[in-house]
Amino acid sequence: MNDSSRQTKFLRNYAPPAYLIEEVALDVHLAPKNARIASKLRMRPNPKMAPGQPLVLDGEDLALERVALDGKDLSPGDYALSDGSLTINSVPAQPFTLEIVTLCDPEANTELSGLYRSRGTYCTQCEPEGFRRITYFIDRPDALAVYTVRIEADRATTPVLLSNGNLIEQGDVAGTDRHFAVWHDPFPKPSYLFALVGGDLASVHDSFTTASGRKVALGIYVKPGKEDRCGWAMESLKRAMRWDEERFGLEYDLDVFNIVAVSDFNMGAMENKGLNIFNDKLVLARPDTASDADYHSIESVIAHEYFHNWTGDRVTCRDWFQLCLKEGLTVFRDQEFTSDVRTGPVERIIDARMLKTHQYPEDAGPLAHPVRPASYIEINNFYTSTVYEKGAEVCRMLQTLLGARPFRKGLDLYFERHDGEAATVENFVDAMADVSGRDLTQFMLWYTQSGTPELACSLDYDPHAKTAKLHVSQVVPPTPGQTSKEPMLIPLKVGLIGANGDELPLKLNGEILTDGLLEVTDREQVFEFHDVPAPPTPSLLRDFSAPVRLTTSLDANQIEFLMMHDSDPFNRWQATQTYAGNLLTAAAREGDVGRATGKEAVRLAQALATAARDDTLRPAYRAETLKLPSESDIARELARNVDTDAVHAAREALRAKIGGSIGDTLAALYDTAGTDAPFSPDPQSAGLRALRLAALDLLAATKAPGGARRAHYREASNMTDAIMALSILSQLQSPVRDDALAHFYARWEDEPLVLDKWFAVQARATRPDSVETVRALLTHPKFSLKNPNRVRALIGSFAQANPSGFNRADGAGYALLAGQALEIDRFNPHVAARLLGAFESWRTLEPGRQRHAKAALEDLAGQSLSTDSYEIVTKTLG
Ligand code: 0A1
Ligand code: ZN
Repeated sequence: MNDSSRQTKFLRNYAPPAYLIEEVALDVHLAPKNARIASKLRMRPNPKMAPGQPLVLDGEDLALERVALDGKDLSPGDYALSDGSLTINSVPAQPFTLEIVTLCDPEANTELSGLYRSRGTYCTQCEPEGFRRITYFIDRPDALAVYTVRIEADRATTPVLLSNGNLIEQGDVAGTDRHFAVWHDPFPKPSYLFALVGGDLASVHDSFTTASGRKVALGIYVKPGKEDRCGWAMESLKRAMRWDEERFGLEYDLDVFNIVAVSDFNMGAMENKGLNIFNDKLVLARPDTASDADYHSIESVIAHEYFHNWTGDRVTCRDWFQLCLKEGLTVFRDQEFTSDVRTGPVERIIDARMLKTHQYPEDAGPLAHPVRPASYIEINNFYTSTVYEKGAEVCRMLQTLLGARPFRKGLDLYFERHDGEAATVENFVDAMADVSGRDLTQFMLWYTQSGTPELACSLDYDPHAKTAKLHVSQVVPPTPGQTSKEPMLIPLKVGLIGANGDELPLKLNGEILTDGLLEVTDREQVFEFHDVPAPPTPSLLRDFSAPVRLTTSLDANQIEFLMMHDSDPFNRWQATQTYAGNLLTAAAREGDVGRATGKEAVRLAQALATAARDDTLRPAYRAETLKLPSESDIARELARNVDTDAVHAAREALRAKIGGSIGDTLAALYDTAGTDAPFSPDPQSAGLRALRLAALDLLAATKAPGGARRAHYREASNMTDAIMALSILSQLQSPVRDDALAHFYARWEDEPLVLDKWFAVQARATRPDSVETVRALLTHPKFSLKNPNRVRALIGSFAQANPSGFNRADGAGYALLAGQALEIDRFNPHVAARLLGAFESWRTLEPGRQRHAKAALEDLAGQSLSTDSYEIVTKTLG
């Protein structure tokens, strides 16, 4: 560990690179233990910077064989090598050529960053700073160059050779058993978008003709034998390509678009230009191996990576502080895509739920940071829900405030101005300001202020004046490093609903507000609506128009009214959640499950039954309505002194009460909805399955005959039904559980992605012995700390999706996570640091649990940690 890597980097210190790289020619000789990389760089001093500076190249874990300047070998006295860099003190003031030859060891690369070998396949991961583990380079996103890459490898073991761009040459290396391929990418790109793959891979091919007539060859490369699982990914890709043309006028720009699926990958997928590399979990699907949730993720991540071709690759980021520029915008684009190809309101619910579950706790905890962070120690730690999901909400708010057409124009202008460049958040917002003529200075606070704004609303009705005054106040809570905040520009979509459920016209300042959009700009503000004939019920924050915490003065009757009458589908769903959430938080706070099972619970159950039976609503939407707030939702609402056992007990009691109260409706839904149709992954069929399974989930809670026993694991004809049944059964203490798990294991033990589900289901099961179950599984012969998917399936699911197990009162869950993360940290810091994120809400717990969590964190802080984990642990301790 070198100390310089632990230094904090600041956005305010940004300076352009002193040298520019115009062209890169790489010659890569693949070999398992000593890959040899010869790089030839055409460089020149950056005319915008002071001349005569030393040339500093980044490099890590490399063995340097040769450096030559303009054809002349340099001797060790001409340069300095340190842990992280190669410095050449004197280079010409004119364009020059630098040649570097290095060796690296792909098989020893357990960090999975740079060039590594995953089960016989060579692949690369260069975002954010992996290229420096392949060769010495100016490894930063504002150093754009055109790449030509020659790859050479053993023909028999490595028949497929891929890189970015178009294939321009291939052949055998005469007199050897090796072959080569040469790829050229005409688009200048930063090093983080470089990729290379070599392996014995099978492939599936298709083609796509762009709106302007370019025929693009599409390929998906997988391990031989998995070709039959690529269909959904390929269909999703073609849908995404067409959608981006229709919605944003963005066409694909190369003749080839390849996707490679690998089994060992730190994240979900990577948008390398023309050569996306994917975690195979997000490519491979067949009805018997993948659930509807898997099909959904594959569709959205395939789209996400493809959309990066414009938002990320054609226009990239100036520096890593600008990460949200590509990620927030691309998540927004993939959300819009999914919303268009599936059920819009359901997708909005899914996205809002995801934000609240993952981002709100981040924003409320010790790791809070702005959408555009101002500093970091390790950039790998900033691929966060704040940068991605809150970043997407910020783009959505711009679209809401400007309108869809101006937003599209703003995006067009952004591409026109910055195509081929490395841009900043300011560049993006300036384009939006310029097309709309709006001053977006206050809006910029969404990028710079961390913390979730709290919006309090109350409505006063004056029966004489027939006015309704909406009082709005906003507070942005203090977060680490930011004690006082400015008020934000918050788009607040509202409606007023009359007693019979009709929408009332919104008359404000003599005009009718057709889109219901209010702009909150001050700490305190009043909006006065005129000609309101009778006391209305306000529907606030429609369509979740801003990522804020809303509190209202609505009572239970008004919330119930919204559950029945709100014409905004998001808010109608939200009303159910709020109603249930209020019962659950009261019960959990007081440790009294009776608070969640009284008269109000029965009323909630009736409302849920009405919605669940309502054929005018899409099944997927009805399914969302039947899902109660999660345990982490309840904990988040409680915000302090959380007892996770009380939270679990409250939720179980309410589920059981609902299951018991409306059992007939639920059973009817479970027994009939869509059971006769053959399996198809399309959104409508998936919606019907989701409705059945949401009904089953509530029925199973009753513990009565017909409850859990309805989970017919063995009769399931697809993975969605099978895994749902298995997860219900896995909660039980009975031989039925053991049988089902044994059966699943026997069937799928040789299918890693399916076996991951077997590990995950057990890790999530909320049984008193879940810590012991997970510990036992850690020693299972099929468990490996080296495979990130397996680690996330077992340890990640336990820490993130089993709140009562992870937060067990004796601290055993914390000890388990800390111990495993420490072990993983020694060879894959990125995965370890992400696991440790599970400690982020420790200060919201009751004192006993806090003590145990703190002890685990302090113990970690005393160990020798990677920079990644060091940053998470020290900041979490605060
Ligand atoms: N840019 C990718 C995410 C990604 C980030 C880092 C990685 O390796 C450390 C891999 C992928 C995306 O947004 O999809
Ligand atoms: Zn992305």
